[in-house]
Amino acid sequence: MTCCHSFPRTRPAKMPRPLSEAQLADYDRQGFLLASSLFDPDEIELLRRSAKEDKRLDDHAFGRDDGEGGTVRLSLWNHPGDGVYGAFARCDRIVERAGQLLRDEPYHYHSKMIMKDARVGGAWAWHQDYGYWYGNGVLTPNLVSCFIAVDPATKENGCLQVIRGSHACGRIHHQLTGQQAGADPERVTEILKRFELLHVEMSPGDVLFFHSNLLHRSDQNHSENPRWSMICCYNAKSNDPYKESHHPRYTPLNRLPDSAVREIGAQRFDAVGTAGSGTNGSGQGDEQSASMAWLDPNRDASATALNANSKDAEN
Ligand SMILES: O=C(O)CCC(=O)C(=O)O
Repeated sequence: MTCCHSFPRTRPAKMPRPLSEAQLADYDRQGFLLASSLFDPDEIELLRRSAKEDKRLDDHAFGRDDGEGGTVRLSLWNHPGDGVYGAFARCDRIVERAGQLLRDEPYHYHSKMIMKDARVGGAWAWHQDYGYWYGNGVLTPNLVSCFIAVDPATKENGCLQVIRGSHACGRIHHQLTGQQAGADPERVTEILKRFELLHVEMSPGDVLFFHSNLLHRSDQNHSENPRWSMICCYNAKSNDPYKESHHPRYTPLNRLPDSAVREIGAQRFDAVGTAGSGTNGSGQGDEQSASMAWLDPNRDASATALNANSKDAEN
């Protein structure tokens, strides 16, 4: 019998692998990995300022009832684009790690800005991201989300909470909670008896990588401080969805060197430090905006599909 594989396979030498075997093992055990200060203060300030001054984010923002009397506010786009958001989502620092965690070539599934505003920011119900994405024709949970802290995230302003190791529970039945997909509360209660709940407090520039089956939630923000974060989600090339949905099928990701974050960020603001044309929805901003493919909230069927036919077993 002839064998079609040749071993050992060698990986083309591209760049140092930033995550150690011990970190990969931690991720596999816990379902998440916190990379402190992955972005320097001046880099994250470029993202923070771009986002806070970006009228396009507001224009494309939509709310989802959190089922607790509040509303979460977010903007979501399918392609990373050539602007500051794209520089973060495409830079080696993030993409290389995502690839290591997926053990595959990552492609950009979408990014979003979670705009948890001071005093009014809504809560997120316990859920798994795969609970949202299962219905999109994604066959395995081999996706990773990279949560980039834009503002400080504290218990007071509704930092992310995770249940350590809960990704091992497999995909949990999801149902509509407000306008969000929430994991079966009975099961979550039982999981919380056996697994550890963690509040992930983060400083701007920290990044939490987490598995698509990791249970996570966050409280409403009753504090005086905003808690914005950008979440970049990647799917594995081999996990290319079998059907079309409101998020892309495999699309090669055009990676950028880490230096692009500062370079592209600098282009966005002019020499005297005022916002450039890209921030107000005109000029360059519009071109970037078009390439990003903002998600029309009416097309975001991830959660509402749960309501349409109650076929959670299929979602
Ligand atoms: O930002 C948060 O608190 C949670 C966001 C989240 O879980 C999501 O977008 O799926």
